[in-house]
Amino acid sequence: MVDTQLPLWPISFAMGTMDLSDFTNLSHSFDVKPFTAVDFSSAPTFHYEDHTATSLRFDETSSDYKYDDKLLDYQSSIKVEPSSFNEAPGKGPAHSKLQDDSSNSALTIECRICGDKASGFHYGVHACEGCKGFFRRTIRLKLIYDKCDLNCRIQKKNRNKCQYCRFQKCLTVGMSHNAIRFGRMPQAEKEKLLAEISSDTDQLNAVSADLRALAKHMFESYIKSFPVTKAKSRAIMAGKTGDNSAGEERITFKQTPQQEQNTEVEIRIFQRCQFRSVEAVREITEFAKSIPGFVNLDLNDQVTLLKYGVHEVQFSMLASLMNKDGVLIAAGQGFMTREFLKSLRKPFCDIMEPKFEFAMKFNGLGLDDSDIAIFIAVVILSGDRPGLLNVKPIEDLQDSILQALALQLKINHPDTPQLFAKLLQKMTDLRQVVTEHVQLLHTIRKTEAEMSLHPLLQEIYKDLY
Ligand code: RO0
Repeated sequence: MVDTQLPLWPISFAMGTMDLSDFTNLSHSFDVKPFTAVDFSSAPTFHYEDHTATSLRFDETSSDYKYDDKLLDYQSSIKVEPSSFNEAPGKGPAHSKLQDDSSNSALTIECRICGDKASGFHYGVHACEGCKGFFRRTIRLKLIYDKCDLNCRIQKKNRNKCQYCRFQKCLTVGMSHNAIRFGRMPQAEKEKLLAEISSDTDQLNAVSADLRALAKHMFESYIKSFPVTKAKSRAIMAGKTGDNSAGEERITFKQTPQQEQNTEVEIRIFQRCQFRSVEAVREITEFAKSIPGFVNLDLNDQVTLLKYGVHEVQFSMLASLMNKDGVLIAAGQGFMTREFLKSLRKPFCDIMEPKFEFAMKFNGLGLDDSDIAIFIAVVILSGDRPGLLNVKPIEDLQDSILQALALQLKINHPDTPQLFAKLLQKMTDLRQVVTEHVQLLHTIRKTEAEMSLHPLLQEIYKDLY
């Protein structure tokens, strides 16, 4: 079901003509104060007068979308283990739950397999009722599970997901067959065991196994495409807020040329966001190409989906960098406060507030990176974008991803009923945020004559809404 041999996407965003290393360097030319309003006094501005051939066009001569090596460098700096989607780095809520559980575990004995409360000493080890029964059924019925070499970590909440690794874990912690009576099993007992199995594997039937594989695939390409994850952002924010004494420290980067220092703060921030936005478009494009079936869609439709989708995706992901007080910038090296952004002159002060408001509602859902990965795939595959030529295959693709999302949310958030419905409602808010953003940008382009808009963004905004 998941095609790993995805063809290269023969569309160029005309990025070959742009030197994005400028932007990468830019992030090092700031004085970044961790968790304070960033001092933009040394930020340069940019001009795009020289760009002529700048369209979201097909480029038959360019066979691939070129990524610079910097992107790959970033990835290696993030600690991720995409070996198992259960082990998502973006499991903030799950981790804290786990910690809460273990904090009062001084009195209880943990199941050696999954960490749940052990009910006793079973087959040679302390185990919970669930793992005891699982081991017993496996041995008694001589069950053989689909091989998995991901060495999945078995936890209470995910212990039913990978039976192969769960059984391996039983064996590694020393559960022993010898303790089991191998004699003839009464028919009634056998039936009872078989019934238990079918309820065990209910959620693991063939269809949902496919949907789980799709979810896992989307999460893996998310990790590959986006150097900054929610898990990473949350870790940075948690670390920094807990230790404000480090707030005095200044990370100093190389100086900016003199002639660029007298540009207004608002304009510099704006330009900087633009550059990050262009980089994000590249990342989102790479991610979109990894959605099974995306590259087989009509090329014009691929472009349309990206043109309309990239901003919705960006603002969904911007929420990961935000809390109620501000937003992480420069890949987490700095923090810009909400108050500071509100203090900018008109119309710039109005840009961020709607994004914060959306982010607070969106973050309230408590999604992690493995959920967000599927959500943004759903957003990209919207069959109602203006100008689509062939809607049916897009809707079909979105349909299977929606199913994967529904199952993912059920498994990953078993205690949040209707999370799927709540998340889909956020797509409406998201469109509103983008519409407002585009209108504001319209105003800015009229009032700020000297400001340049990146050609790739120009192309996206052109005839958008
Ligand atoms: C941003 C922004 C705005 C504001 C991006 C990034 C609004 N738009 C930011 C786009 C790009 C910001 C804005 O902080 N970003 O910091 C635009 C605000 C103030 C979105 C790309 C990071 C302005 C003020 C998230 C990365 C402005 O002018 C995206 O002018 C245009 C992202 C004063 C990912 C985040 C992946 O993208 C996390 C993970 C793939």
